[in-house]
Amino acid sequence: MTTLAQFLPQHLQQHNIAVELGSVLETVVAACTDISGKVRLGALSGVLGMAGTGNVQGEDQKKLDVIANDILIHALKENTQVAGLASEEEDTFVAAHTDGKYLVLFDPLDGSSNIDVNISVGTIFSILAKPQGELATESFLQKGKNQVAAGYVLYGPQTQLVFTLKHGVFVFTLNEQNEFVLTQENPQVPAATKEFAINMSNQRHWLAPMQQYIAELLAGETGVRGKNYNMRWVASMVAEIHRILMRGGVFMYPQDTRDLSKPGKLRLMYEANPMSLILTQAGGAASNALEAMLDIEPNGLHQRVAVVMGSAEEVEYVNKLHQTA
Ligand code: P6P
Repeated sequence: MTTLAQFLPQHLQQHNIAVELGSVLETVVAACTDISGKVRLGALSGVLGMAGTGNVQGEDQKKLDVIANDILIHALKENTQVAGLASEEEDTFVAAHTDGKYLVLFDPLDGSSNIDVNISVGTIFSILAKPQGELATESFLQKGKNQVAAGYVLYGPQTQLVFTLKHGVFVFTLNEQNEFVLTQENPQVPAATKEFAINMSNQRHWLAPMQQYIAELLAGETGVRGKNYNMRWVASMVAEIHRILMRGGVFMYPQDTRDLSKPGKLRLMYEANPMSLILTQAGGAASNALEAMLDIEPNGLHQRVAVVMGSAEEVEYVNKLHQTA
């Protein structure tokens, strides 16, 4: 079995990728290994429940949100290759090393509302090259296609690391010695699927094209799509995207009419963009229902976006319904 420590140097050399980027990835992975240990113990390590604080998103923070955020920030600030970082849990970016080459953006614990009921959660990360000039918020506001790396760690029945350095997608599983071991190379997202993931309780708030799309799926073989679909909703994006990477499907969090000033619930820079890079590297597709996710010009660190991602046939079908509406 190949460990990450064995795999990474070979992969960097094979694809002429900077060793400094490898170092930043290793720092993220080491921090996530630490987070995994805390998540796994739950109540036994006193990390469950509310932190009693809120974040820039207006969300109540779980203790583990804060713990995971602190672990990642501390680890990344120790790495001289990191010029700065941005976190879902931090109002503004955090400067690190002036001469650092990379920016790291992350959602330290996505799906944390599931923590106290023992449902899978995860860390999502995105790595960008730091542009020339003084570090500023604008340094982070780069299109998703500019990412140099993206990945997630899923704290589920297994703890699994999935990442891409834009030369394929790789899946590692954490072993008893707390080492990540390569367990799958280049998973491919099937182009077609019979499985969709959306929070149906919001149905009455969706815009017409999304209402039409989901109604067609629910009509199954009696409707225009001519096949029956199944539905999943874990309320943990990392778990949904990993399932889709493994067996196909389409994941959606659409804009709705409750607040049209908000394009969606999920965040572009550290949720939608990294997941979109992974899925497109694996033959899937990702959009905001109108344009390719990786082409969206960011205008804010915490900007939200509508999300449609997974099996290419379904993403393209949803895009067409929205583009012709
Ligand atoms: P809802 C978790 O809070 C999250 O950001 C994603 O991980 C997840 O897909 C979504 O929100 C769940 O949202 O409205 O179903 O609770």
